[in-house]
Amino acid sequence: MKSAKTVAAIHDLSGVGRCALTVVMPVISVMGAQVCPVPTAVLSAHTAFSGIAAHDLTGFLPAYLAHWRALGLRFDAVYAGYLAGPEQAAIVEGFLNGQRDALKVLDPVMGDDGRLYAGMPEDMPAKWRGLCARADVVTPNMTEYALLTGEAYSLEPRTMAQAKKMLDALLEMGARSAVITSLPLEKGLANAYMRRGDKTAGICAFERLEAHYPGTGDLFASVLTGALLQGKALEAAVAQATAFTRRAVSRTMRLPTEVNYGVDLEPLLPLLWEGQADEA
Ligand code: PXL
Repeated sequence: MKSAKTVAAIHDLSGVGRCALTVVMPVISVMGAQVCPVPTAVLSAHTAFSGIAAHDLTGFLPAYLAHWRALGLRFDAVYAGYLAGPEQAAIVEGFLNGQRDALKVLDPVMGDDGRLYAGMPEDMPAKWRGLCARADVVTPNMTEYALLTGEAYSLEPRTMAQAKKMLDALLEMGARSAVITSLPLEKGLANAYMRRGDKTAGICAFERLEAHYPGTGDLFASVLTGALLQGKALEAAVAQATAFTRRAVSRTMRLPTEVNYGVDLEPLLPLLWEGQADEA
C-alpha cells in the first residue's frame, strides 16, 4: 500500500469567492493527493470584491517554511499560484531549490481581461518570469501570457503557427512545458499546450460560454496538477482539466449564483474521484 502523494500548494486563502486554496484543496484532495497549503495571504474574499479585508503573509512565510525544512519534508509536487507581493517570488524560489524532485506546476496568477488584478504589484510579471524558468508546467491565461512576454494583450484569433510561437516563447523562458488557457484560435477557444522538444502544439478546444467566473484558472490548474500526479500524460491532463472546468462553468450558468462567488463546483467533485481507494 502506498501513501497519498503530497502537494505543497502556495496560494492565498480567500474566504469567499472560490479561488486559490478553497478550490485547490478540495479538487486535489478528491483526486487522491494530500494538499499541504502555504498561504500567501488571507483575504475575506478575492480581490474582485470591493471592501475586502486582506492580510499579506510575506513576513510569516520564512518561519512557516523554515519549520517545514526542519521537518525535512519532500513533496511530490509544488503548485504555486497567487503571490501577494514581489518578495514572495524569492521565498518560493528558495522553497523550490529544496524540492528538486518535485513536479513544479507554476501558475503565474496576475490578472485577467488584459489587466492586473486589483492590488497586484506592477513588478510581479518580472518576478514570475524568473520563476517560470524553474517550472515543469506553466499555465498562464492570455493576460498573464502578455504580462510575462511583454507582448501586447490581444484576443485576435491566432493561427496554429502563431499559437505554437506563443508556447515557444514560454518554453524559451525555461519552462519544460506550457499551457496557455482560453487561447483564441481561428476555429474558437482552446487550451493549447506544448512540451520542450514537441514539433507541434496540442489543442484542447472548448465552446465559448458567455460567462466569466473568477477562480476558473485555479480550477483548471488544480485538475491538471491532480491528473499529472495520478501519472496521466500532459494531453490527458489538459483534456480532463478542460472538460471539468467547462462542466463546472456551464452548470453554474444555470444557477442564480452571482459571478463573484465563483463556480458551483462542490456537487461535481465526485466526478474527479477515480476510485483511488481501491488499492488501499
Ligand atoms: O483566481 C485568481 C485569484 C486568486 N487569488 C485572489 C484573487 C484572484 C482573482 O481575482 O483575487 C486573491
